[in-house]
Amino acid sequence: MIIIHSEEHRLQSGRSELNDGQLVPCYEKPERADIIRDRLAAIGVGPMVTPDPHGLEPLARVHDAGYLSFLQSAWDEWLVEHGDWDALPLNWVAPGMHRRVVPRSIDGRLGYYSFDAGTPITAGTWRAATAAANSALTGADRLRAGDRSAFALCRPPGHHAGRAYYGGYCFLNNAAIAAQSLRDNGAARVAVLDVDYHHGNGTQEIFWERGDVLFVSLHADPIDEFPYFSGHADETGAGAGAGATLNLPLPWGTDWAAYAEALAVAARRIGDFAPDALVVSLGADTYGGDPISRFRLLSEDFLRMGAALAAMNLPTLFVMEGGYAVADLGVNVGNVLTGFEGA
Ligand code: OKP
Ligand code: ZN
Repeated sequence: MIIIHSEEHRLQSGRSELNDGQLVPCYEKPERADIIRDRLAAIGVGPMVTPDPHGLEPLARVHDAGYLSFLQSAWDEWLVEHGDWDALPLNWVAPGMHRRVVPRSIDGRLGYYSFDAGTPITAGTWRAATAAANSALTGADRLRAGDRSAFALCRPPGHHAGRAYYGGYCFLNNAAIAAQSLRDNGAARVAVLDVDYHHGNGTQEIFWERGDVLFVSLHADPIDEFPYFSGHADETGAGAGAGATLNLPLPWGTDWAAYAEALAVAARRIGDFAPDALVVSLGADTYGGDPISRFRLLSEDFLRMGAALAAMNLPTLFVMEGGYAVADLGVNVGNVLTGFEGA
């Protein structure tokens, strides 16, 4: 399958994130994409191409206009105010406070448009994030052209980014942007299956009231795990989207046997929905060796995951999300794709 990849991902290289009470080096770092790229080249998954530019319009189909202009100018404003150090938010709205007025200061707006302190904005963030979105969009174009599958090897990831907020290492929701692009170019129904360890709260929010895009997610139970405030089983969508969200939260320690059962439930729901295309938010942080996650999948299980995804028998766009066990990340992602292709 074709791999879409831009070197511009390197422009997102934050110094630190707030984790366990400390500023620690960012887990979401350029080496992640390098090791995947090298592994896919070594095993010959497919040709690698650079993404085509798609402009702002497909981003604005998913994200709020004010949010997009904030993201574009945030670094420059921060630089003037605080100098050349990563921008991190420090304050958020609490229930009973008001977010009716968008703050004027950059510090206020960082909090207004975010939900955590793990997601630094740097000089290159906007360019890296748009390159990632363009990779996902180019992958969507390939499905439209008739490819059975494509892999957007992108970072920063996207599934935590909502219509008007960033967080969880995500700025633009690459998978949602691709799903919307598929809808806008002829697909009547699109399913997004999120297999990242963390709940794809941003994707859920974006399609919450949409009956034309099914969102299905397997993830660590938010009662224990980030992002904490999204991803419970009783969140099923609203309005026209009532019933078009399916959350399958799983406990810490989940291994392949339990994971495979949930994946079968997901597959049945996706089959019933009969989409024209499937977008897979592919996180490999379900791996037992992941430094910030607590599932127990083995490298060989990712082959099985790929085969299970192929059995859904749909045009499939893989969009890279998380996975922080860098040394094994190339093998694990490569296994999903070869498991998919071999099936
Ligand atoms: C992004 B993606 C762990 C802190 C976790 C944020 C995790 C973001 C994951 N102590 N902070 O879904 O892989
Ligand atoms: Zn994750």
